[in-house]
This record gives sequence, C-alpha cells and structure tokens, in this order.
Amino acid sequence: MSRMLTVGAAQLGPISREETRGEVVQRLLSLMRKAKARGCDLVVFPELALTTFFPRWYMQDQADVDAYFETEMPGPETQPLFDTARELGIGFYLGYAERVEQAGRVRHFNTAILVDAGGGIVGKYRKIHLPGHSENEPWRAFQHLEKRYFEPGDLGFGTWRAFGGVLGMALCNDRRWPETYRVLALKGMELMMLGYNTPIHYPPVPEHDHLQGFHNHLCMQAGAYQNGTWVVAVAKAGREEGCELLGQSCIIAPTGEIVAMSSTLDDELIVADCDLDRTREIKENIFNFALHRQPQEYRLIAERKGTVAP
Ligand code: CDT
Repeated sequence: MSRMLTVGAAQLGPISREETRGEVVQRLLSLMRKAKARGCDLVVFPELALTTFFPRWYMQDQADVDAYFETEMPGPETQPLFDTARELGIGFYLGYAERVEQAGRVRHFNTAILVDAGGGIVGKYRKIHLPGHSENEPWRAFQHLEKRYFEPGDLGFGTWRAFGGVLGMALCNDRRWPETYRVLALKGMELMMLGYNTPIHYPPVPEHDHLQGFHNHLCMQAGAYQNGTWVVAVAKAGREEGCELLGQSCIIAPTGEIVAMSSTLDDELIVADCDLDRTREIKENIFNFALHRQPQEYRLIAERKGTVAP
C-alpha cells in the first residue's frame, strides 16, 4: 500500500524590516508556483512568514507591535495566497502573527493555518511553547520577546484529516519538546508541518551557538522516529536585520532519516514524496502505542511542570 503526498518545504531567506506584506506575498507565490510545477500537493512556509522576526526588538508602543500582526486571514494582502492555491489546486501551511478580539479582549498569538487545495482553511494552531523572555534585556545582542508579544496558544495540539492523511501543526520551539510529537501522534498524526525562526546566537548559552544545526535535526529526527511520523520543517533563514537565522529546512521520514534538506539561506524549495503508509512501519511495530505504552507510569509528565529531585 502507498498513500503518496508530495510536499514542498518553502524556505524563506531574510525579510527586512522595510519589506511590505505585498512584497513578501509575491515571494511566497513564486515558491507556491514552483511547488506546483514540481508536483506538490502541499507547500509549507515558515513561522511568522509575512514579516521580519520582530520579537528581536523591544517595542514600548503597542501600535508598533500590532503593525506586525494580521487582524484577518485572509486579509487584502494575503488573499492572493488563497486565490492562487485554489487556481493551482495546491494546499499550504502558513505561519503568521494573529491579533484577535475574543470575548471582548484583544489577544495575540503566534499562529499557523492549514489551507486546502480549494483555498479553504482546514485548521489553525496557536503556538504553545513560547521561548525567550518578557522584559527588555539590553545585555543581549538582540531580544527574543515572544513571551512579551504573544500568549500561549489556546487551541491545544491539533490534527486534521486532510490531503489523504492525518496532519498536525506545530511552530518552531515546539519541535524541541517531545510532548509536542507524542500528543500529536496520539491524535493520529502522520505528517507534522512546522515553521521556524532560529537565531544561530543563543545569548544565555553562546557556547551552544555552533550546535544550532545539530540540535535542530536531533530533536526532529528523534520526534519523527519515536512517533512514526513525517516531519516537514521550514526555516526563515539567513542574515535578517543583522541577526543570523538557521537554514537547514528538511523533510524527515518516519524512520528518522532526512530525505531532503535545503542547501542555501535564501528562498528555496525542497520537495519529497511522502508515503503516509510508511508511518505504519514504525506505528505498528517498534512504537506500537496501543501494545507497548505504559501510560499509568507517565502521569507525572502531565501533572508536574518543573523537576522535583528526591
Ligand atoms: N521562534 C522560536 O521559537 N525560536 C526559538 C529560538 C530559541 S529560544 C530563544 C527556537 O526554539 O528555535
């Protein structure tokens, strides 16, 4: 048996602070057309793919922060993505900053959506693991203020029946946490889509800077294998406003093997034919959850947040 899904990982090079939404959307459309030409059913874009990675700056005026957020999706600048997807018959995953009013309260999320080949939104995910810090820390070469500008997602980890399989979404820092993959895999995930913006320099532990690429693949290859899932991971890469962002976008098989990887720090499309039935090699054998898991021994994972040593 095979259930083939041809997937494109559409890495972006840097987006400058001055670049408009319209200009960025043109870059996304160009990658989407390339993906269609290469036979893709689905194309995955990065996290916060419509603007520069703004959490690197401390901004005191909320209006300056809100300028990076979308108040509607699609909106006038993003509508062409949906129209072109429908014309071409291709789906997409897109990360963006979302500003919504919920129950009379303005809320800010780091969000991803899955759009089907008819241009309809199938699913939405709001990032749960927000890294970085909440206050200005001027000793850093640059800030990472996701904890200031976003709230943790309120939608949980979701999976959706789409594109002939069961697809899950996550965003950037989520890929470092085994809980992300396991919760999604318990909801049947066969392919995870994930966009990221990962600075090479990590101010609190700069001695790990040279390991960014290694840690990126280490956690995702392990997550793919231990949960029998494809992983499609897509960077915003390159030197953006003086900050070096990791590339190495990749598509990982359920065996943990990298089957495609980007080789530039620019706009670049990589493609792989992902047979969703290959997830069974793992899910029905070494990681047959129903047969081998011992959840009564794992309660602490859900109940306890921090370590308590004996
Ligand atoms: N965007 C994002 O989540 N980036 C983090 C950076 C490291 S923590 C400051 C990541 O996990 O890649």
